[in-house]
Amino acid sequence: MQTAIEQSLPLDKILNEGLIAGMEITGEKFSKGLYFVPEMLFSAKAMKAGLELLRPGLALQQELILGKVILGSVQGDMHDIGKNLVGMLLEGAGFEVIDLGVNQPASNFMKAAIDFPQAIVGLSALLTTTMQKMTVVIAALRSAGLENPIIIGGAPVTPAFAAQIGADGYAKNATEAVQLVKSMIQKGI
Ligand code: B12
Repeated sequence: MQTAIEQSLPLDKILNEGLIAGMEITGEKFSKGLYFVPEMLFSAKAMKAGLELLRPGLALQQELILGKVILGSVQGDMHDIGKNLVGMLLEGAGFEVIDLGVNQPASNFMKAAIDFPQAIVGLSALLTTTMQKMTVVIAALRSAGLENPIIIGGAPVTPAFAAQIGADGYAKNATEAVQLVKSMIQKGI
């Protein structure tokens, strides 16, 4: 990793062809029963350490704050690598990120949405079980009259699911998440 950075390889190449590609292999091996949770944890630790090395380059200091984004992994979900990557790229693009962390109940998203009424709320889920909690968060915010735009993402999430549960946006990766947030701000959504 450090060598790749020192050799000035493009950061998106290191990220996509190195870190993310490696993580996909871990996921495939886990599905086939060749890896178990400890191996996923090792991969996650390696990925997190790698992302920290990339962080300074990804999050180039921006003076301008274009808007605020509240991010969190929904209740029951401990996965945070993808969410963190979305947060880093958003920060790099000039957004302020309020990161609630993992395993966040709807009530915590509500508190943050009340504190930051202009912020976009981003929900992350990596499990087919926890993605159902996104519905709960959206219902809680809307029934409380909170109008923050809501975007969702995570490996099992699809555009169709996003539309079905009434999310305002979906992005399949961190780069698209930045484009989505920018276009929502421009359109005043
Ligand atoms: C690392 C990992 C773990 C680590 C997580 C560590 C951490 N701190 O995150 C640990 C070991 C803790 C873990 C645990 C479990 N895991 Co796991 N895990 C993975 C693995 C290998 C990689 C996930 C990852 O980080 N990917 C890399 C990032 C960059 O990609 P990403 O998360 O998809 O994020 C991108 C997009 O989705 C999007 N995105 C993400 N969030 C958001 C949010 C918004 C708002 C937007 C717009 C976009 C967006 O942008 C991101 C960046 O580009 C995946 C397999 C895989 N290939 O996905 C399995 C996987 C997700 N895990 C799985 C399972 C089953 C589990 C466990 C249940 C295992 C167990 N028996 O205990 C537990 C559940 C724990 C829990 N309650 O959450 C399954 C899920 C199956 C399913 N469909 O439900 C997978 C798919 C493995 C598999 N092939 O079976 N896991």
